[in-house]
Amino acid sequence: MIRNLLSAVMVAVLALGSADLSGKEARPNIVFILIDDMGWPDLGCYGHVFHETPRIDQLAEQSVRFTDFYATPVCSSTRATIESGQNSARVGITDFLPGHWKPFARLVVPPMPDHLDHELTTPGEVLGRAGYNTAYFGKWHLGRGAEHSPAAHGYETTASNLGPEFKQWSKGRKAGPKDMVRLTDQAIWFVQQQKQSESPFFLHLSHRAVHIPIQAQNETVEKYKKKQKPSEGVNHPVYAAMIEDLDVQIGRLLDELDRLQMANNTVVIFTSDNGGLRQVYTGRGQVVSTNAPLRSEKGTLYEGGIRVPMIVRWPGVTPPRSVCRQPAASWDMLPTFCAIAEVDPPDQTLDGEDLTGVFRQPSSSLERPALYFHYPHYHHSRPASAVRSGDYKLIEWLEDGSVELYDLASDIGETKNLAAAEPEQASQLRDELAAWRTRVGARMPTENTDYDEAKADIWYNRSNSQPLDSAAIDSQLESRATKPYLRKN
Ligand SMILES: [Ca+2]
Repeated sequence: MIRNLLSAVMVAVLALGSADLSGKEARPNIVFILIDDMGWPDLGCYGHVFHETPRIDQLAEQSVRFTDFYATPVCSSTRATIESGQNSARVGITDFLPGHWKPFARLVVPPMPDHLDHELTTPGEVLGRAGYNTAYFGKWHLGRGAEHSPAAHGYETTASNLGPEFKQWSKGRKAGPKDMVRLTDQAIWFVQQQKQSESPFFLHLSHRAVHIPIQAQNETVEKYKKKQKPSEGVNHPVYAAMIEDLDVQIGRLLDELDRLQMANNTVVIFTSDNGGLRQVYTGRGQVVSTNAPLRSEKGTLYEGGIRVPMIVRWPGVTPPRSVCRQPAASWDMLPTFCAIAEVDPPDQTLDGEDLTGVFRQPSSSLERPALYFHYPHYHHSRPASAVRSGDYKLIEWLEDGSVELYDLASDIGETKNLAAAEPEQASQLRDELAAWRTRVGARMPTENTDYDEAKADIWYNRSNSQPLDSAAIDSQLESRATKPYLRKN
């Protein structure tokens, strides 16, 4: 009897489809917040003892927090993975656009497209077609000009079409350091407009913080200048202040979801596009942060370059205060967005996997045996590929084919290279990495006939083919980084 009743209820629920009793769609809204260059340990909830991030920490308390979430080493390549569901090696955008240039280095790095391929279906397109109202605010970095903008890739609402009402509403408000107040205003305005809509929404909010030049509100900087520094770490007052300023803005958006009574039906996803930057790529100038206990920084395939924060709050689905230790990556976002929105993924090769299973049950496993990375560029290190398989991580340096093998379970800081001690493991992973590169058509660097050992490390300016003035770049960044936010509007 009870079973029959349950069946009848199930049938009724299925018949209702995705509409609830009020007639408004029950499919959840999605707010995807992408931070620029935030390091894995930068937040209180990831263990930072100097930075204060009470709002993001509170979000993490209500969420599943990933310990082993990965991006690519830089901006454009991670954004390409998010917009395509494909590994950056398959998309072909493996560096930031347009990339740095070392014309006399040992290898010539492979060419890249200068924009995201329009044949690829983005989250904006697939969710838009499925009835979602879509918006994109902030940094894009996947091609210049209107023809390659978020709007050209299916995002319906962008900063350029918010209309005169938004201008009026936000009149007189300052943009804030790194535009973080203005971007939050755009997001809040968009969310407010959605209150009247019958459709769910997908909001991609892509902050410009905490990328250099570091910038924060004067009063926040003063607070961190006075704050007692821990005995270890970098603990830069302006960087710390920028992170707290950002935390306040994240809090404003979360408060608005609460105020509009939308939080219960909104999935909030918070992550970063690559690891933290310690120091500008010229390797000089001030050190602004550290990724300790992880090794190295943005622009490398060490953990400090690719492991990032990832927090997901889906009320009623993600268990509060839970931790997921499954390795997952930015190319999982597109299939995951599709699963949340109950829509079929687009008809294109997907390297990503739907993460909603681990959202529901953070201790469950994903199907994929390994995660692969391809960064055939000079930046904060040399061209390389890498694979994370179980607790093992292998990095292959493409200049000479040498490898490093680490056991991340016992050595998260990648301090003990096991390649010589475990040659079979190293050789197997190296073979798997090579086979993967072939499968996805990864573009490889080639021998440089202009290789000149004496000039190999000199960066050149692409626009005038002259060596970059590293000292001038350092001093300009340093003067901006030590000057707190002063802009009046
Ligand atoms: Ca970035």
